[in-house]
Amino acid sequence: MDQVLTPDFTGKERTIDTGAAELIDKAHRMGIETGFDRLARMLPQCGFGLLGVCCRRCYNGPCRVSLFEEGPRRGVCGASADTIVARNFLETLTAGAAPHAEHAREVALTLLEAAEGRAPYPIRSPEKLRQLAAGLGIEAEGVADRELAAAVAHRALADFQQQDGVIGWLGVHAPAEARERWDKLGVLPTNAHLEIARSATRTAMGCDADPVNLLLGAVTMGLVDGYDGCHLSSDLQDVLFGMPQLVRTRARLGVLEAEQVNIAVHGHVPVLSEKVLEAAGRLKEEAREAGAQGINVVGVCCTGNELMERHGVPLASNFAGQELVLMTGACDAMVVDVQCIMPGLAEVAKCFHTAFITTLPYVKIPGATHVEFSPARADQAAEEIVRRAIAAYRRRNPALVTIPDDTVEMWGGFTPENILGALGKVNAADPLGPLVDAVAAGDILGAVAIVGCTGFKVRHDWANTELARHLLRHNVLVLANGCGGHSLARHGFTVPGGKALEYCGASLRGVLEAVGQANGLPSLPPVLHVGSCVDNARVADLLVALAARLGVAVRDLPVAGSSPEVQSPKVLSIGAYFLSLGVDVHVGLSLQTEGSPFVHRFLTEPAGGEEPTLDALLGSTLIVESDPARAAEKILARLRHKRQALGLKEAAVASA
Ligand code: SF4
Ligand code: MSK
Repeated sequence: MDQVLTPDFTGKERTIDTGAAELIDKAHRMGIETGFDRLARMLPQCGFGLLGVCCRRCYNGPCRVSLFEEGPRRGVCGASADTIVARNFLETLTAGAAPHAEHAREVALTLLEAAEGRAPYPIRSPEKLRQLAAGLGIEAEGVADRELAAAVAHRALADFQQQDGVIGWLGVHAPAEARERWDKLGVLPTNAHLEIARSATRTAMGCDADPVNLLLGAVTMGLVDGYDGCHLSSDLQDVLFGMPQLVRTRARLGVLEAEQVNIAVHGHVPVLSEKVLEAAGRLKEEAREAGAQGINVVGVCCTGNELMERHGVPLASNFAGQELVLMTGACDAMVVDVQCIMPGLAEVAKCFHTAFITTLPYVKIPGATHVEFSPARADQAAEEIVRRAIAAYRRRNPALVTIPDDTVEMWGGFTPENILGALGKVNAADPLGPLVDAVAAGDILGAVAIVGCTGFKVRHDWANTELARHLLRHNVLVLANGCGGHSLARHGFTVPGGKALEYCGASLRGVLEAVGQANGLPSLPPVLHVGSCVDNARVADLLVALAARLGVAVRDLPVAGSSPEVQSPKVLSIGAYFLSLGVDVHVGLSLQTEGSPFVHRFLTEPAGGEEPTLDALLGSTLIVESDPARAAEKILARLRHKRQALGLKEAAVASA
């Protein structure tokens, strides 16, 4: 505990999650600092940084250029604001694509080790394996699962090695029309590592200075993230851990249990968390011997989403609430893998009995206990982690326990396959037919995926839920994943027939009820929870299928993506993937590009002017808007614009 803070805000001002608010107030009472306090102490943040005009690429700097005549207009090397902003933007995107590509590569290596009998993971979805083999053109007839898995894993790893051609996973999933456009623009990636290294090179001191060329590099990073990050991870995880299923579970901080050993899994790559869950099942008796009723595994961030959609593990919190999981005083262990793990967790853990455990050799945090994890020793490492949690439970101080009496029902696990399955109950011969008809008739205006994070600059969960409300009211079909999915689940948007149905416009509600009732439910949930960040691949697959069914390009569809509470560069690199497909993307915070009006216009202006824009090149724009109501208006305007271009009839007006 570093310091005693004087709280100058209440929990309720910083989050709309009542349990989280309670724990922010508890942290203030105990003098424990969380991200909410650290942001307050950071303000005001540097104006040059916020505009993206600060450069520290070499030791002639740091340079910060000015928007005003009287200030320096170029860095010491002569770089203009356009160059500096475009370079910073591409560097940020590279920092987003790299962890997703590493995620995918680690899963590919795990699949290979499993196939060769060197790691204890079965092939849980042979069907998905064979489907991938077919997509890759690998002969599967008469080939045993393990042999085929090794062949698929080798092809995945080739996406990190080959020196010419185009990454194989793009060949599996990309629509031909988009691929042709990317080819003409010269942005097709050859290998994920090569492109990440090239991007780091082109943004280095004294390399690429052309803002348009740098921004085209951002499109390549988007394709790397989309295909060799999201799709590759999601595909191979399905093979190893099975296809997500529709699950009904619970969410919010109240999912921790006073009488159980609570283990929070946090991070992204389920190679670890799957094994922790298995070990927790095996070691229940040891927990009972320690006086607990059992072991309760709960999810944080995206590894939480992965376990939720495959096993129904409850969701405790998303990014901004991660420290609050520890503030319950009832978290016996938090075990982390990689990405979105705040170093501040170690400081909060110190104030309680919690075992804070890092597991990867390249993700270590001062103050954490390190239990080295690798696929080959997955079972031993997972058992050691669970035993550390049980040992910590014995040290738990009941006087410090505050578990908010607050959980909500949630449903998750939607995939293109089970969405088509549900639609098939309405029209077995043409499952996409009911959706296409509803869009064509204007009963559904379009679709928006609310993805990505929560952070500290936006009131926690507020913008994600507000935007969803506005879109649903205007009959927009809403999907969600990542920490946005957590937000919407925690506020009741993912329950069939739940209260959130009241937010929906009448025509959308009619469609949700008709499809839900054909499947024995009161309705489909108003928001379909599609899983983790890398499950954006599933959203893209759904759009590709819908475009194919309509006989149009993805860029023509009235669809968009949105990250109202963006915090991670990964949102940007995934966003670049959707932009490259021609899908508009909204973000709720400045992307620090305003320091170059040229770069900002390139990203955000519609086609039609004299300058090059994303819209002219790809058919998509970036919408930067912090107010959810105004953001909804801007997104709706783009959806209507795309409907009009398709010649679709006016959509039903909002009726709620
Ligand atoms: Fe300054 Fe140029 Fe060095 Fe950047 S690369 S710090 S603008 S001299
Ligand atoms: S965890 S990237 S805060 S979604 Fe995927 Fe959440 Fe954003 Fe991390």
